[in-house]
Amino acid sequence: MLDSHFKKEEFKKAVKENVKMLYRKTIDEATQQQIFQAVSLAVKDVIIDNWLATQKQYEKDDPKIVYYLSMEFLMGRALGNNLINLTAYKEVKEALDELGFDLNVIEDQEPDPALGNGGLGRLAACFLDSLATLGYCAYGCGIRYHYGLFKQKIEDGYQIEVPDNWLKDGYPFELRRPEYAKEVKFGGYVRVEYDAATGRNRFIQEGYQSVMAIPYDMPIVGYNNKIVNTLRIWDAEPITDFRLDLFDKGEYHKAVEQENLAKNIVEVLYPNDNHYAGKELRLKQQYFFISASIQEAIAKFKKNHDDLHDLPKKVTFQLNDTHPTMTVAELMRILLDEEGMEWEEAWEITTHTCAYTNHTIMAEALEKWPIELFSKLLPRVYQIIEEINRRFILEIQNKYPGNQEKIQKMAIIYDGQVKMAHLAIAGGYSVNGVARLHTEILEKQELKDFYEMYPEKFNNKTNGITQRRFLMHANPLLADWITDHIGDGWITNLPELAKLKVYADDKKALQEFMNIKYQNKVRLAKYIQEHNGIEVNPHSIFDVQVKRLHEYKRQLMNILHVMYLYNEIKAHPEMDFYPRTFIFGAKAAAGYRRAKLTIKLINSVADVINNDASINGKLKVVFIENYRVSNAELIFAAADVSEQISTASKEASGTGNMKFMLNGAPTLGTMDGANVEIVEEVGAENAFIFGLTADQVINYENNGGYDPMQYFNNDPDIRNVLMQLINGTYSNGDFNMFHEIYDSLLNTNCSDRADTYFILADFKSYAEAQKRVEAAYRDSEGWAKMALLNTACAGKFSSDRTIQQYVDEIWHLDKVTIED
Ligand code: 8GP
Repeated sequence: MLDSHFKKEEFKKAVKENVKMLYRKTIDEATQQQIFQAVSLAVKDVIIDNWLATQKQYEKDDPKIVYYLSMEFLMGRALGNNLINLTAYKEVKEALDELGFDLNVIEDQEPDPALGNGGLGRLAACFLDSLATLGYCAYGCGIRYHYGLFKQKIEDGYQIEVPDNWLKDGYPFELRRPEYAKEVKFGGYVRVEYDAATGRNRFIQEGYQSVMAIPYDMPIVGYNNKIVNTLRIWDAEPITDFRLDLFDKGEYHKAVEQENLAKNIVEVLYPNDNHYAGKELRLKQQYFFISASIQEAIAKFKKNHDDLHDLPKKVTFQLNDTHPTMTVAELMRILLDEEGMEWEEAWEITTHTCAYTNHTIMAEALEKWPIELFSKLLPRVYQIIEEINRRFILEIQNKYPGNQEKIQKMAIIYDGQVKMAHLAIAGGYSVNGVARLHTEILEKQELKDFYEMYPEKFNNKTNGITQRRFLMHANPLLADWITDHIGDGWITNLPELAKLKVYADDKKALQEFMNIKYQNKVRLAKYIQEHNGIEVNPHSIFDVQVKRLHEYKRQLMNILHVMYLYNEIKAHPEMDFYPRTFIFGAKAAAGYRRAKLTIKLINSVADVINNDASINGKLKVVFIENYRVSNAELIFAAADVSEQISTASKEASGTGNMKFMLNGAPTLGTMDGANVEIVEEVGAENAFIFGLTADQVINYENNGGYDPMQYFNNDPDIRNVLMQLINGTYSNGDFNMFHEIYDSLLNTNCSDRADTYFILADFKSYAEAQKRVEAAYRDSEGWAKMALLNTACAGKFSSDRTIQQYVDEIWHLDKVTIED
């Protein structure tokens, strides 16, 4: 399946030519970064041919298009992934070897485009990969942040945020498309004018400021099918360059303001995961990319269709959480004000074109904009939302006459706030959660009233991940081994992994499988040695928790348990203890104090334990700095145990859990998010489940009765560990350093309920589950079987499956194949 474009000699020649053209250097004089640029350009050249062919095919077939609208696309590096999907990775590796370069080192030159925070952004990236691979016409629409998610440095155990200037060397896989620029307007006021010809009012925005939205396109290469879709990210530029004549007219301020607006709007990604900050600039970002994307989608539609009433047949806007919900109002604005439609027909079109995905039930993540802010920044859009709200309330009153409570709970505008989730539900035809349990909680709890009113809109789409990046690219040894045993069908049909089950009792196969795991552990150990200066034993159990740092994800419970184990080893030095390496990786939002303190705690515990010679290296703790897509790939491949220990009901789905499973690491987790479905696939005997259920947690939350103090009082192990937070054990005698964490678990000085995330309630069953892990690992053959079965049963969790369900049940897209 070699792509004919990758004739080795031609490729080598192209790389040499590119180095010469770009840098006026010969290949021996070029830096690794320059080689990266030259190689990427040669790869882009091949991609562009396919990109053009795809465009032609789409023009010919006129398939329905999905616009995946998202504030975040956590793409990760493109070079390696593009080579994989062009089925040219091995050839290019060889070609570079012959030129004297190592493809891995060249790949490391690429900045990790981090235009996203965590799960939601990475899911968007996996979806684009699957859409192109399955042959669906899709555009990702987002923002070209000049600074992506900050880089994390650890200094003295504390997180320091360093700006991520990912564009500084120029990014080779993007294409500026000024011909598709769109104007986006902010502020001013709305003038109403009676139009005698039509007998209707016209709404004209005046006195506004505006920016130009300039698209940059990135190619999304499908796997081995010649399809190349587009991720379109919008940059902002001032409408005109700085104009001196305005200065003369005394409008200097206005000119500067407009210029600043353009500069600020796309400057940086907000670093919050599962948390809403309510900043004006964020609202500007939202409207900016939505207005540009919707204008563009309508313009494209009108090029080859003449009746906008057909829009729902040809276009779907998928809203990735509520951040793009402005779509509903912006589409209405265009249909009403620019296309001259009546309200009812515009609403009919809009509500059959927009669809909404919910990614979290965390209350603090719900977007609610103050109406003063909203109406000032977006006066016309706000008017439209008011009218949507007015009509929606009538609908509620109609359905529930006299029920004032329903209106309070469901109105789009209430209590001085615009509730974006309510707008997304009222304005769209589909509402989905991202794992079965999550969708059930939405229906029964969080969005109960909406579910009761529109049950037909609700559906579940359990998340998935792309095996091309998270197995083929991340774990080439395992990928090749799998292909040797069951063929390569799994690359585009992951359920074929089930064929591996026949090897579950095959000693030789199990040994090979674990040997690959061992080699991946050696690879990660080397990375840790280089980056942390810590030596870890690749024969120890690699127990891994990597994800954003958030209280509900309970990294704190993990490190408290490590403290407990350390106490045990110290108290019983003769105890037979299987060596363990606890690996953490996590960024905390810059303003999230308690999360940052947890990072400090992990590093402080690591310091004490790693430097205690008396425990003979039985226990090691590693905090991997700057966790991101590129080092995630190394980490998943090397993990023995996958820590998925969120408080049940809080993690909507999780996707890291699926990446670990695919790479043969059993889940140590709660019955939360997609863990439930993972256990269903692999069997409870091949996972380590513990803790309160979602029902129990929700019951405590609704009815009270949880008392963490009881655990402190009755359990000496827990008490010991908690006392160590305030007696200086891990803080060089400083009693205060971790007092806040102690308080958060037991007390009272805090604004929220003590131990909000039920750490103490779950601690003992977590420790027991960890004991089961250790016992299971000692039986090396039993463990190998469990690990292999995790890989074999991961078929459901491909984003190819998720996307096919979106297509079948929500989007109804047409499949496209490229004709030669
Ligand atoms: C995440 C959920 O926390 C995670 O369980 C899920 O797997 C993932 O979305 C993909 O569905 N949610 C977010 O990342 C999130 O809400 N982020 C927004 C605030 C930026």
